[in-house]
Amino acid sequence: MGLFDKKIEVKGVNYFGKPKLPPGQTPTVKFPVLTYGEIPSVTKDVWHFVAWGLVEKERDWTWDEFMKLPQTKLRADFHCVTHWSRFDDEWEGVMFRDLVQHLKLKPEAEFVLQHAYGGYTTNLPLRWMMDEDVMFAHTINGKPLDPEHGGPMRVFTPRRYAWKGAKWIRGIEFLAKDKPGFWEVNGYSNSADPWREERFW
Ligand SMILES: Nc1nc2c(c(=O)[nH]1)N[C@H]1C(S)=C(S)[C@@H](COP(=O)(O)O)O[C@H]1N2
Ligand SMILES: [Mo]
Repeated sequence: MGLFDKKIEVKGVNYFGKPKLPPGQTPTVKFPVLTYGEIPSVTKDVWHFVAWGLVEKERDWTWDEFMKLPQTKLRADFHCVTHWSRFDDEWEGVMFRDLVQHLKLKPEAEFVLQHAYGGYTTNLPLRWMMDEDVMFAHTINGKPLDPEHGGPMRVFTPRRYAWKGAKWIRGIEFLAKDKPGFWEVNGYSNSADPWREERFW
């Protein structure tokens, strides 16, 4: 059986009213690993999360502190720009919106750059990061995220192609001006909307 499992039928609309299967995507039950470069080894005891840039006060969280933030479960779909989509996984973690409650952003803050262990970055406007379903995820279908999928913690952005969520997230930087991340500099779309097939610039 190949990557694309044509036997899955995906119909209807998702929870934000878009076709469940975006154009040009094929359903799979597999969970391919897409990583540029090495998989960094990040354990919970060294994991550390920092919020910096246009904030009144920089803040950081250890793993245990982060786990004390409100935890949310979200059933959502995952769309990779290389044409595969996974459906209805149960993701669990801290919503971006809930984390931001613990920060005082400067009024000029309009963009967010995600920084990962290993150097990967990806960018989104703050207002899109504030979508109700953008999360820092540590658990999928009741199990801790595997290291190759970004464990112990990754970002998940269900309304964007999956490269907009950094695996092994280590911090977020608030900026006044947009700053393209790793794939965005290398020709991928800045906005990455799967329903508009925004794959490349
Ligand atoms: N740190 C980091 N995050 C990353 C990547 C990466 O190479 N490094 N790849 C991105 C891409 S292109 C995709 S499609 C998804 C893939 O997630 P997966 O490997 O769990 O399927 O992670 C995104 N986040
Ligand atoms: Mo990707």
